[in-house]
Amino acid sequence: MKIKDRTVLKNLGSCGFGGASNTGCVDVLDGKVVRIRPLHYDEHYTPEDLNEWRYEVRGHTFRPGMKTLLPPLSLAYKKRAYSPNRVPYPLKRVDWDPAGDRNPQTRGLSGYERISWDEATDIIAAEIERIGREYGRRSILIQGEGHGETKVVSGAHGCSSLMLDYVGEEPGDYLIQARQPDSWEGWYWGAKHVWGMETHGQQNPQDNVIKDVSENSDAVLFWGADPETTPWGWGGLQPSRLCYWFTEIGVKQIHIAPDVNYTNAVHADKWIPILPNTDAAFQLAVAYVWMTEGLYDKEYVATHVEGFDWFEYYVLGHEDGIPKTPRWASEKCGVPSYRIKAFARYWGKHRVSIAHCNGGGYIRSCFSHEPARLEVCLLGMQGLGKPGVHQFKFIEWVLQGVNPVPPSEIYPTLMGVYHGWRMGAPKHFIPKTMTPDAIVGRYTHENPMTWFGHVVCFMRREDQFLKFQYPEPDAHPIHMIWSDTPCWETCWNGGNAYQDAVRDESIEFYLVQHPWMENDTLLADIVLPVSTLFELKDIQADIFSGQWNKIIYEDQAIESVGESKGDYEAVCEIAKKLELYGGEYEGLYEKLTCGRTIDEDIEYGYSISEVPLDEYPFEKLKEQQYFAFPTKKDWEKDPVGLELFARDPVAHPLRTPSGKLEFYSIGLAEHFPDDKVRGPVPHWIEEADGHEERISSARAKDYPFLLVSNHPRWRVHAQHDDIPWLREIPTCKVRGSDGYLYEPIWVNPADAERLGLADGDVAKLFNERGAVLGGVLVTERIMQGVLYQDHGARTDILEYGAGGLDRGGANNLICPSATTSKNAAGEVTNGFLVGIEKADVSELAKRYPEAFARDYDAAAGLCASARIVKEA
Ligand SMILES: Nc1nc2c(c(=O)[nH]1)N[C@H]1C(S)=C(S)[C@@H](COP(=O)(O)OP(=O)(O)OC[C@H]3O[C@@H](n4cnc5c(=O)[nH]c(N)nc54)[C@H](O)[C@@H]3O)O[C@H]1N2
Ligand SMILES: Nc1nc2c(c(=O)[nH]1)N[C@H]1C(S)=C(S)[C@@H](COP(=O)(O)OP(=O)(O)OC[C@H]3O[C@@H](n4cnc5c(=O)[nH]c(N)nc54)[C@H](O)[C@@H]3O)O[C@H]1N2
Ligand SMILES: [Mo]
Repeated sequence: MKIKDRTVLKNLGSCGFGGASNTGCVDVLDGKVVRIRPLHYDEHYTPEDLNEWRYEVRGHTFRPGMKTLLPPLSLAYKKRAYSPNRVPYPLKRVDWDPAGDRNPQTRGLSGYERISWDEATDIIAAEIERIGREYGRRSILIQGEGHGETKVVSGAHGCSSLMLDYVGEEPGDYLIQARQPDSWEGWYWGAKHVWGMETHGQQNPQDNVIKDVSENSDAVLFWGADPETTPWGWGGLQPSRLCYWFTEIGVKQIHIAPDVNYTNAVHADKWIPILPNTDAAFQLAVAYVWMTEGLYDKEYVATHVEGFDWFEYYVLGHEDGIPKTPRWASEKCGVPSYRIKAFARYWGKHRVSIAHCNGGGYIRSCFSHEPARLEVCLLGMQGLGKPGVHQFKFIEWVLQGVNPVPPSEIYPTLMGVYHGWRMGAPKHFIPKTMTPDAIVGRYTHENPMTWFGHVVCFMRREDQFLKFQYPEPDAHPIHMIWSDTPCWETCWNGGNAYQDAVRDESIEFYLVQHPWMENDTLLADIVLPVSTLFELKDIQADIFSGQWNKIIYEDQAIESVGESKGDYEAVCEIAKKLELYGGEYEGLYEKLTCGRTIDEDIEYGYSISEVPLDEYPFEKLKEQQYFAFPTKKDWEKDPVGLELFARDPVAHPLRTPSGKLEFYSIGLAEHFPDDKVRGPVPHWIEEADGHEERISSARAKDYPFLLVSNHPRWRVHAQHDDIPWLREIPTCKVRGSDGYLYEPIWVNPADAERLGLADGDVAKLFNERGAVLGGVLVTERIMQGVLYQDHGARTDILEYGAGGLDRGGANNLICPSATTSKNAAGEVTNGFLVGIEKADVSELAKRYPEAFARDYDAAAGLCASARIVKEA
C-alpha cells in the first residue's frame, strides 16, 4: 500500500507512558515525511470556543496561545525515522547459539546476522517456554518501563509483561525491573516524609499556582531548574514563555546551580553558583540565619509544623556542636558566607516561591532526600501555601491537578487500550538501581538482596517501610532479560557494572526490541526491529501541552522502515508462536488482543475515553484528527497549592502521621530508628553508605572535580542522539581533531588553563569505575571545580565493563552504583567525583583500531551496519 501525500497529526513528546504532548502536523510527500510544523488551533477553534484561560497581572496578559509550541526535538524528529542507526531487520548475535554455545562473555563485542521474523520468533518462543519450564517465569526479567515515543495501542514499553499476564494461573508471574521515581528520587525518599505527598501538587491541585505566583510573589527561585530545556521533553515551549512573562511583570528570577543553564543565561536576575549536591549545607545556613535573626513565620511554624525544636536543635549546633552558620556552609557548598546571608535576608523579607522542572542534579545525587526535605522545611518556615509562597513545577505530569496551568473541562484517558507499562505496585520485582547486583548472582536464598518499598512513583508514603528481597524464597534467579528499554548503560547508576553483569553466564538469553541499534541493544542475543510512531496508527490523549487537553487520532504517516513492526505487533508475533506450545499458552494471541485489530482498538479506546461521544463523534475525530477541549469553568476559584492547609491545618491536614509538616518525621523515626543518614530530622551528610563523593573525600585527591550530568538539551536521555540538525550545534557536539563528534564537557577557564585544556580538545573524564571521552568547551558558564557533561549520550565502547572506556561520552557508565542511601533505593547519577585529562586521539586510534573503524556517519553518528557482519 502506498501512503498518499497528506498531513497527519503526531504527538512528538518523548515522555512515553501513554502521555501525549507536542502535537505536530506531519507533512508526507511521496511516502516520506518531509516536514513537521506546529498545529494551529485557530483552524478549528476560536479562543472563545475553548473558554481561553488568561492571567491578567499589573496591566499585562498571558494567554495560552493558539498554536502548539514545538521544541526543536519535535521539529527534527523525522530524522529519527530515517536514521542510519535504525535496526533494519531481526538480528541474531553470531556467536550465540541457543542449541549450543551461548558465549555470554562476548556480549557487546559480537557481530549480528540477519534472520527472519519467523526464525526470530521461533527462537524467542522456544526460549520463553524452556526457561519458564526449567526455572519458572520469575527468572525472566522484564525491562519495559522507560520514557520514549508516546504510543498507546502500540505501547512503547511493557507490552511483554501484558502478554505474560495471560500465561499461567495469575497475572504478574515474571520479574519486573521496577521503574524508580528516578526523576525525583529526593522528593520521593525525603520530602514525602515531611509533607506526605511525593511530587509537587500531588495532594492539592496546582492549576492556578502560576497565576498566584504571578500576582503575589516577589521572586521565584529556580533551584536547579532549566525551563528553557527540560520541558522540551514533553511539554514544549510554554514554560519558556512563562519565564518571559515573569520578567514582564517584574517577578525576580534567581538561579541556584553550578552552571549557567539555558534559562539562567536568558532570564536570570541573579545566579548563585553552588557546588553540585551541596545544596543541603546552603539550605541549613539559610535556616540558621532565619533562626538567629528571627526572619521566619513563627506563627505558622507553631501551628503547621511538627518537631521544629528538633530541627532548631540541629541547625543551631546543639546536637553535634557545629552551628550550621553561613561560614560552615560556605566551605562545603562554595557560596561565600556573605552571599548566603544576603540571600537568606532577602528571602526572609520577601514573598518567594520555588520553581522546578523535576529537581535538578541534587535530587538524583547521594543522600538526595536531605536537600529535598530541607526545601520543604524552608518553605514551611516562610508560610508554605500562603499567597506567593509555593513550590511549583514547569513540567506537566500525567496526574490531573499537577499541571501548573488551568485544567480542561474534559480529561480524556486511553488507559483502556494502552498496551504498556503502568505505574502501580509490581508483584515480583527488583529496583532498577539494583539490577546489576541482582544479576551477578552474589545473592542467594540464604543471603538475599533486600530493599524497602516498591520503588514505584505514586505509592503511599508507608510503602517505603515494607521490606522486599531477591531472589524470592520460592523463585529462581534471573536467566533471561527481555528489554524494550535498552538504555540501562547510559541512563542508570553504574553502566559499566551493568555491562559486566549481563555477560554473566547465568543470563542465557537477552532479547531486545528497539528501533535503533544503540546502547544495551548491542549486548542482546536477538534484536527485533521496531517501528517509530510515523509508521503506526494510534490514538492519543494530550494532557500536558500547557494549553488545552485534547484527543488526537494519529494516522499512519509512512510505511514501515525496513522490516520493523510496532512494539505491540512484535509481542503479538511472539504470542502467536507461544500458542503453539499449548497448555498455559493456549489462546494467548486472542487473549492479548481481546480479538480486536489495531483499528478496532483505536475506536474502542475512544469509546471509553470519557469524551462525550454525542458531542465529539468518532467519525468527526478521524476527519478533523483531533478535538481540543475547553478550559474548566471557574478554574480561578480552585484553591492554590497548599492554600487550604495554610489556612486551616486541622481541617485540611497533610498525609503525614501528624497531619502537619514534619520537620521531625514520625514515620522515619519509628521504622528506621538506627538510620543516621536518613534520620527523622534532615541533616548534612558528608560521606556514608558507600558514597565518598565530596570535595573533602580522600578520593578527591585523584578525582578532584564534581561532575554535573544534566538532562540533555539536545536529547531526551538516550533519545535523539542521531539527529544531524542538532548534532551540528556547537553545544550539542564538539568536533574532535579526528572529525568525530564528541559529547561536550564544559570546563571553567581557570581550570582549563591549569590543566592545559583548550576548546575542541578531546578529554577523558575518569574515576576508578572507568572513563568516558568528551570534547572540551571552555566557558564561564560552569563554576570552578566543576565539570559538566550531559547525560544520555549514545555509547561507543572502546573497552567494556569495570574500568572500561567509552568514546561516546555516556558518563552514566562511571556513576556510583550504590543507591541514595542504605534504606532508600534511589539512583545516584549526579554530583560525583571525576578527574579530567587531555586524551590523545591518534594514540587511542592505534590502540582500538577496530572500534575506530566502525561505520560512522559524519552527521548522524554510528550506523547500525557497524555491527551487522553477515547479510543473508
Ligand atoms: N547522569 C544522569 N543520569 C540520569 C539522570 C540524570 O539527571 N543524570 N536522570 C534520570 C532520569 S530522571 C530518567 S527519567 C532516566 C531516563 O531513563 P529512560 O527513561 O530509560 O531513558 P530514555 O532514553 O528516555 O528511554 C528509554 C529507552 O526507550 C527507547 N525507546 C524510545 N521509544 C521507543 C519505542 O517506541 N519502542 C521501544 N522499544 N523503545 C523505545 C529509547 O531509545 C531508550 O533506549 O535517566 C536517569 N539517569
Ligand atoms: N530536553 C530534555 N527534556 C527533558 C529531559 C531530557 O532528557 N531532555 N528529561 C525529562 C525528564 S525524565 C526529567 S526527570 C526532567 C528533568 O528535569 P530537571 O530535574 O529539572 O533537570 P536537570 O537537567 O537534572 O536539572 C536542571 C538544572 O539543575 C541544575 N543543577 C544540576 N545539579 C545541581 C545541583 O547539585 N544543585 C543545584 N542547585 N542545581 C543543580 C542545572 O543548572 C540544571 O540545568 O526533564 C524532562 N525533560
Ligand atoms: Mo526523569
